[in-house]
Amino acid sequence: MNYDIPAVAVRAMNRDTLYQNQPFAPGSFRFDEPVVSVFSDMIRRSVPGYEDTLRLTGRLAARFAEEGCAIVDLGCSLGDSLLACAQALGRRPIPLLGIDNSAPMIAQAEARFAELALPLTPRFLCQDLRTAPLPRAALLVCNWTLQFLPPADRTPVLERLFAALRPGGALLLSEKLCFADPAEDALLGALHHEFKAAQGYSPSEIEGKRQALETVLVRETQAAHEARLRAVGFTHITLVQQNLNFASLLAVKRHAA
Ligand code: GEK
Repeated sequence: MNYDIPAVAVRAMNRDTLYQNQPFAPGSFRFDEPVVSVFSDMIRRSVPGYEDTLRLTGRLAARFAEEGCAIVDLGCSLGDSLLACAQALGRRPIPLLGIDNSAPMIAQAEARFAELALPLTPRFLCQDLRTAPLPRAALLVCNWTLQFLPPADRTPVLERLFAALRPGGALLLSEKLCFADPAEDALLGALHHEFKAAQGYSPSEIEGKRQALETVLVRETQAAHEARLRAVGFTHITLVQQNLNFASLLAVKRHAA
């Protein structure tokens, strides 16, 4: 996919070597200072098609933006998606809001946008997205974040997101999927492993990270995500991108008939 918006500016990236040396306990992964310091490199070498998702997010911002309504990125990390939105929107006066409960992520995101000094600068909120106040929104972006919430918390979150969206607005939900068929799940897992190996991660680094993420990142099937989106009120749900086991669903809140 290639869109005619400028490539998303990437800050000087520290190489992710976190899993090279230390043994990591199962379930120990956190978005703490060491992870944040290598995050740009980590996510690009771990999520196939990451940059394509950013470009898609920018295109959706340009399409769904509506004066008086915000664009909100839930689990915004360093603000890559918001940067794609700001670039796509240029000088349109659209409020951009990034929410993340990792203080070091938010600190770096704020510093980065201060440096960039774009016409549109997002506001950042260091808060749990389960309770953060949400403005009326035209586009909600939730890229690779819902998967970090306990499954029982996901429906209440999506209910809040649906309520915050204006009719005609949309939610972009990107998630690492699992597959009901064990052979398909194993195949996609192996292909993702190969993707990470091709990015320069060693087998022990890949295994260390996998263990650290155990019980922290809980995957669900595409069908489970779609069922939840329908249950909270979305009627039009489309798979807009998939790279191996990483997929983006676009759920539109239709105007009442
Ligand atoms: C990107 N979307 O670059 N409340 C708020 N934030 C949370 C919560 C929570 N309960 N749980 C996790 N996070 C980004 C990438 S990363 C995905 C998103 C990944 C935050 C967490 O601090 C982290 O910044 C983000 O969600 C998930 O496109 O690393 O695989």
